[in-house]
Order: sequence, then structure tokens, then C-alpha cells
Amino acid sequence: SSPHLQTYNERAKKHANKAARALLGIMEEKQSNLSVSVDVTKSKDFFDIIEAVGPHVCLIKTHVDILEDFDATVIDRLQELSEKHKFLIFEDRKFADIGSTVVLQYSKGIYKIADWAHITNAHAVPGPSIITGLASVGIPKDRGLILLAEMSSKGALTTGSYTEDAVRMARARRDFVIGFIAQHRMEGVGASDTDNIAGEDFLVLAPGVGLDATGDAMGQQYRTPEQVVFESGCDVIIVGRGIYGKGENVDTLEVLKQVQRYQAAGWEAYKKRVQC
Ligand code: 6AU
Repeated sequence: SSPHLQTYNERAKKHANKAARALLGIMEEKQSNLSVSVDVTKSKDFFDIIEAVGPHVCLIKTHVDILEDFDATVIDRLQELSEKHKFLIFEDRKFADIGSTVVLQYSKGIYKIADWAHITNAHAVPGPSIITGLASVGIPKDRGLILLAEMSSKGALTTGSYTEDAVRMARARRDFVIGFIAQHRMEGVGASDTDNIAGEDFLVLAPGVGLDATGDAMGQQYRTPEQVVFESGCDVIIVGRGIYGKGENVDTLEVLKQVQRYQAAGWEAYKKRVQC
């Protein structure tokens, strides 16, 4: 049956990519398809949030370049917490350049993303060479790549044939591209009769998830966990401000309450989908 009707555990056993197997395994074990997007600018708030949500998430999503007080100890501590609470790390870098440039951006500079992020993401706009470049760094380290196939913001250009072409690019590199940022399941999208899509299992990570708001003042659009996981067949819900609000002087009890609420909603929608 198609991947979105199988359990995360069944998929974990079969997946060709190590980061994807690890993520699916953690999802089943912790009963969580929730990724918290920790979009704050001070490392104290960053770690206060991660300490509170760590036991409830499968994946922590970072934008390390927004931390004002970033230094190498941030990565050490993030890795310690990843092991302590059993979550993977997803640096939301959204690479978008030619192959030779993304090789450098992924492996060098201050952040050395490939050294610590199990998963990162890229836009499809440069064409397949962006995957070739990132794979040359990421494959030897057992990393996984997510392509942006559909964005959550109002007026996004990631529609129709663009989305189909992104899926075709991923299909050609299933050893490294483990899934998509999208709002719907993507299996078989853009495939012709001659394409071999048997065994294709792309994880769909959906941002733009909220239980209380329908959007923000800058074009973000929110859907509920029920809509994205049950109705649209996405696998992971990505939630930021719905869990920590402004993310300043974090109230960890409130964060804990919200993370449990989103974890339960995401898991319930998944159970309903796989009927068990
Ligand atoms: O829940 P929010 O709106 O506070 O945060 C959503 C997070 C942000 C965005 O950079 C990211 O999800 N995001 C992405 C990703 C994950 O690639 C793509 C997209 O289309 N929309 C989106 O919001 O960190």
C-alpha cells in the first residue's frame, strides 16, 4: 500500500536512507510526528524551548543564522540534547545556489551545517545540480535532504509544474532526497507510466501548522494537524510560534502545555489515517 497508509514503523524498516530510518523510528517510539521550529534570536530562549519540547518531538528545526550570540558551544549543546531527548536536528537552510557554491555553504563557514544537521533542505529552482552538490557532502555523512516542493506562504510560486519537477528531481536521487516541504503527500506526483515509483517513500514535512491562528501579518498561512496529516497525508507537522508565541523570555510551562497539545493532535491525526 502507499506509504501514507503504512505505519511509521513499517516505513522505518524499509527506508533506504539512514536519516529517514532514524526519524521514522523515533516518531514511532516517541509517538510524535511533531517538529518544533525554534525561531528565536537568543541562545537562552533557544535552549529553554528545546529543553521543554525535547521529550515531545521527533525533530528540532533550527535557523542557526538568526542566533545573535551563536558560537560553537551552541552546536555542542544542541547535539547533547539531541542524544538526551532522542530527536534529530533539521537545519532549515533552504539552499538555493549552484552545486559548487552549496557544497561550500553546507560544509564550511561558521556553521559547518553538514557536521551536525541530520537533515537540511533546498529549493529546487537551480535544478538537479543543487542535489548533486549537497549529496557530495551529505551522503558520506549519512545525511538526508528535503526539497521544497510547496511553500506555505500566500502567493507562493511553488505550484503546478514546479512542484512536479521538484518531485522528479527527488525521484532521481532517492538515496539522498528523503522528502519534501509540502502541504500534501507527493508520492507518484509527476511520474510517467515508465517511471519506477515502486517503493518510493518520500516523507512530507508540513510547515504552516497552527491550532489557533489562520495566518500572520506577513503571508504565513496555517492549517490544522488534522488537515495536513489526516486529510492531506503529510507525515511531520512543523510548528513554531503556535508553541512558543513571540519566543522571548520563554514561559516554559506554557511551552510544555502547547507542545503536548500539538503532539497529541498530530498523533491522533496519524492514527486516524493508518486506522490503528
Ligand atoms: O509556525 P511558524 O509560522 O512560526 O514557523 C514556520 C517555520 C519557519 C519557516 O521558515 C518554515 O517553517 N517554513 C518552511 C520550511 C520549514 O522550510 C517552508 C514554508 O513553506 N513555510 C514555512 O513556514 O521557520
